[in-house]
Amino acid sequence: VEDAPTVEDKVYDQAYRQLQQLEKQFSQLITPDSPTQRVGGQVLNKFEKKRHAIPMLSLGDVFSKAELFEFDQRLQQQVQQAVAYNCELKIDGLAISLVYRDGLLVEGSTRGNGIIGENITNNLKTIKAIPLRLSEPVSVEVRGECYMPKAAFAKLNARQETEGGTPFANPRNAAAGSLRQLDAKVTAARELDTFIYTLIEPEQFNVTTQHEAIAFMQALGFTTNPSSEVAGDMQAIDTYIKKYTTDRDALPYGIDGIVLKVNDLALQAQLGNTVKVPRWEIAYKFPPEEAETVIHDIVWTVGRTGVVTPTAVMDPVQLAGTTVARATLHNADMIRDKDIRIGDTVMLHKAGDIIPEVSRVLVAKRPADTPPAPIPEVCPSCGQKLVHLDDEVALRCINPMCPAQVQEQLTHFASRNAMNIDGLGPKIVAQLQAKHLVKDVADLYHLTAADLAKLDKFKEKSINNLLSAINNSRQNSVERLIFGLGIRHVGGKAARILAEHFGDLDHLMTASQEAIADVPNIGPTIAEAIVTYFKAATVQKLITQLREADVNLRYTGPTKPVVKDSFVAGKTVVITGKFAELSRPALTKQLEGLGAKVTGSVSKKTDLLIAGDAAGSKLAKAQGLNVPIMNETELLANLKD
Ligand code: 1X8
Repeated sequence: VEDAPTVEDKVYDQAYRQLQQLEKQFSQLITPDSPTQRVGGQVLNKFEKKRHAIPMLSLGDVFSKAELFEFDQRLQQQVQQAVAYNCELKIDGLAISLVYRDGLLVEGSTRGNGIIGENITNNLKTIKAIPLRLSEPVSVEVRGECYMPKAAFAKLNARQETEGGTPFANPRNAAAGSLRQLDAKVTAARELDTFIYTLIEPEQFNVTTQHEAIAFMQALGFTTNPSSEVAGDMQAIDTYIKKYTTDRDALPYGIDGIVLKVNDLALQAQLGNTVKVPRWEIAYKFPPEEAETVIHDIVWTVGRTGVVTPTAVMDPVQLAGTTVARATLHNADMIRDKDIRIGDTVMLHKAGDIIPEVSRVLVAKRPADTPPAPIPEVCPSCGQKLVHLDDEVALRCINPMCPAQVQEQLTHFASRNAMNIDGLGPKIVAQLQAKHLVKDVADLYHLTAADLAKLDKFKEKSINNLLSAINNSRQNSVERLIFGLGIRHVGGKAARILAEHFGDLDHLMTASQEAIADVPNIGPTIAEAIVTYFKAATVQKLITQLREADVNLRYTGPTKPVVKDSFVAGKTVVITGKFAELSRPALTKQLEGLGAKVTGSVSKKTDLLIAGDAAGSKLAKAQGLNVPIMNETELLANLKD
């Protein structure tokens, strides 16, 4: 119950087996609360009905702090005094009721419709958190939540998958499915757990608050949730809500909100119930992590590299705290795999808690005769036939003149980390294109004041600002141009390394693929992309035009002093193992300062392995490749030199 065993599992198992032996020999001594009685022998045909002596009501709920505030105001109005609440977690499971007579568990049931539930005593007995005998011989009914811990859920679904069963959608469904087993042995294998939070007829036990009731039930032997706290005002409630809104992911079980109960049981009795819910408690539900909506349209947009991406346009819905009306569908394969159609009702979630995504289609809600979503065969911008490059799933427009691509390229070219042309955003670019003033980045350098005067709201000041921003960009060091060209795989960092290494664009354009791949921190993928890019006649023409427009093609940034005379200068070095005197990051930095290229894995290209204590596979590999090896003592001596 408390997850704090007093003996080793081995000791317990041995005692359990001894008990089984004894019970076999002396069956008249088997007690109803014997631990061997948790898994009942017989398989049921169906569950018996159970009428609840006191109805199991449901719980009113609110979805905002404002509604919670109103709830509190209403209660204070009714009882004409300030109200303290016991704050509890709302467990994502199933409500259960447990009845004890003279301290022994006699019946356990589901909520059912609140009046009549099902007798699932055999199944509930298998749950170790449910005591078969209480610490006092009292007759009592308690209620609480039965749930499946996150870890047990993950394990169960992994097993379902390897055994070919259908995985459960969530821990709640898994708990429900596990409790509704006619064979208690199946339930016993499911690792269910419980939190008990309601004491029926507390007046029998001199308990006067909900908070005390929980402590009392815990003393009887029930598992109660440790997070319950009394809050005297809305501010304390708000603090509680904030705490568990952030901490919920770290809990080993799922919660979907906070339950607030008037703490004083006499006040609870005074407030009473409506037909459906108690007036003295309310659930504050967390913003939904999943939401249902309808897809009205699927639009396809062309990116800078020509990739054509579908986006679903939907009825706006609240999802994990924001309003969502669009969701990326990634590519045509995803639309086909999930069979997403225009007009479909879908469930949304947020991938990585940020990007809205379609989880699944609710096929039952699909209108009859809904056709599959059309997949475009031609570019939505230029109308040219779309293709799949290599084995890519993405659809691409390979027309270099495609207006949508050119707009993205121009915007990227002008962006802060590229040519940094302030004021040249997507809207201005679109106008320049529409008025046929630019068709590629080289045209930017021929724009005149008369050209810019044709743009919406462009007056003398804005014209001069943009012209001077364009003019200033001519002086950029060439890494900005290399990045701004938008070569595949070449980001800002690679552009800088290449610019510094080759010194100017001409040397980069004429370098072999091998020479590029040999540059420290530049890999074969980047090298291939660069060679392919500069081979194109259109690209060579573009570079000529940029040169003729006086755009600087040389590296003019700072250069690192090259160390030529050190024990690692120009060498490719790998570091492995533990060092007594040096931290790995500090050592890496020091070696790089001495002209080394420090890499992560040993290969034929490695010139030196520096091996500390407890070096493993890298040391073995270096020995196999006859790579020179240096230990920490030798290293320190060399560093001193
Ligand atoms: C449902 C739940 C309650 C509590 C926790 N989790 C739930 N799912 C609680 O009181 N701590 S109360 C409740 C109900 O009354 N339907």
